[in-house]
Amino acid sequence: MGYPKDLLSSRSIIKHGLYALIAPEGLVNNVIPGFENCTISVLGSPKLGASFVDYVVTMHKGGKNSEGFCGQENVESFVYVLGGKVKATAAGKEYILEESGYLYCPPGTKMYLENFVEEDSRLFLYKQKYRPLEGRKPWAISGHANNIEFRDYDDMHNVHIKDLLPTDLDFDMNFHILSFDPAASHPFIETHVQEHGAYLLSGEGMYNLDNEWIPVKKGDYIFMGPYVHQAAYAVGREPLAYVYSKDCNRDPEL
Ligand code: UGY
Ligand code: MN
Repeated sequence: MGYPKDLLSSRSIIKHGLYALIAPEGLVNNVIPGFENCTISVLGSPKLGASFVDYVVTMHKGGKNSEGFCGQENVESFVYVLGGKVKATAAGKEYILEESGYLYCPPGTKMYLENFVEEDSRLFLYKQKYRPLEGRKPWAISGHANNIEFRDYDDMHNVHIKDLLPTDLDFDMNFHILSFDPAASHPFIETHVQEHGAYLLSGEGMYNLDNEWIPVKKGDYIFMGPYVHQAAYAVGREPLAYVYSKDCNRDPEL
């Protein structure tokens, strides 16, 4: 780092409770107890207005969380591997996760993570309070997104979506990957009660947030609060793709 090379400026935009675009160049490191040999930045959090916490984690050589992440009776967690290879353990079961690999841990289950390679591994990590539903209980789920087929999104052949978790009522949220071919866009500007935390996996685009068009690209993080206007056009030569959380299957509380 060292002295600045130019006037200080930032692409990040923070509108508490509404939306945030967090560009990677402004991130600082946060110490999170339990993580060793890891560089962690908190992205979305309740302090921003999100009802969940998202983190981006770089696990260096020997990096791990041997105390276990979450595990409280009312907290669920999810990890998505952005690069590298990790060993994740939940309820005594081991999962080797490479790029696009993921693991969901239901409430009451700790997630243990360990870098499985000499090089750095990078993770998108999430936790949220689970909203119970009588007679229903979510279970641990693991897979690799690259092994899941895309389907057309809203009858458009140039926009593709996949779900990473089951759509059963047992789950109060899901993770999806949405991918726009260059020049594709949402069919309309969405306004909905659900929140999103989105990590941009590839490409470039113009994202409408609260009716402002904002340039975004791979490595950016977007928090979308309840009801905020949201839609994107993909620009450039690569698909604009992001992995994102969305709450579901519950009646809003009064
Ligand atoms: O699932 C969604 O609500 C998604 N289409 N939102 C978004 O991409 N901003
Ligand atoms: Mn949406």
